[in-house]
Amino acid sequence: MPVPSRWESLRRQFSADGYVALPGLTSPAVLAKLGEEARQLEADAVRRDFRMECMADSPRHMTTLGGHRIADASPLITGLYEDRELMRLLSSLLGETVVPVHDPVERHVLNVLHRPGDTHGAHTDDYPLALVLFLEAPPHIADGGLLEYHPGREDLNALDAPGARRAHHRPGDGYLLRSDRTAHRVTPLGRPGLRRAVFNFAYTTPDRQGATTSSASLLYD
Ligand SMILES: O=C(O)CCC(=O)C(=O)O
Ligand SMILES: [Fe+2]
Repeated sequence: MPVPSRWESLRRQFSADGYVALPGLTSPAVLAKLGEEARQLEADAVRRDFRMECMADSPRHMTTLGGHRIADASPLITGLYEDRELMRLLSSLLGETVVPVHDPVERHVLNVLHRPGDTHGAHTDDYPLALVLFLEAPPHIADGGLLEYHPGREDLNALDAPGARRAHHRPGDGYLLRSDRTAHRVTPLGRPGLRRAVFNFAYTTPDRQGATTSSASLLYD
């Protein structure tokens, strides 16, 4: 966790770019616990291979587990998701009060890319904030599994336009994304033997509950 004086510059960066990297967000001890939890949850996760019609037919090749299933199996994850200190920090980064998402499916999900070509294609999210925690990630930029996003652009074409950015993350890292207003995707894994596993915690503001698209039910039900 950054020291408090760092939060103001992170807030400014987040407000400008809709993205802020949070390297080393989880300590090695917490990462080990989360990794163990994720491995157990993955046994119940579901393989998905389809194109998401409501997101310009972008591909989904990944294994996922929805929040409702995670809540049944993992008090650790639900406890972390509801942590008040965490929400206080997110509120200071957003500059608005941040609250949990009511929808049990979308509030915290597990996404695993584990086959060559696996990708989480272009989209925007239903809720304003995505806090993504990395459990596993390909070691090299050339291996794929990068977050790709375009600051300030919601249209999915923007991911192929000048100004799109790519970010590499390591296990234990996190990032915060203004995910409803920032087109984003995860680039395909480049070769066999690679894995990328994340928890995505979605948060919202008090005036915004309820999904705006069918994308979460297609990917996590
Ligand atoms: O895995 C990532 O970095 C992005 C996840 C994401 O965009 C999502 O779950 O909506
Ligand atoms: Fe997303």
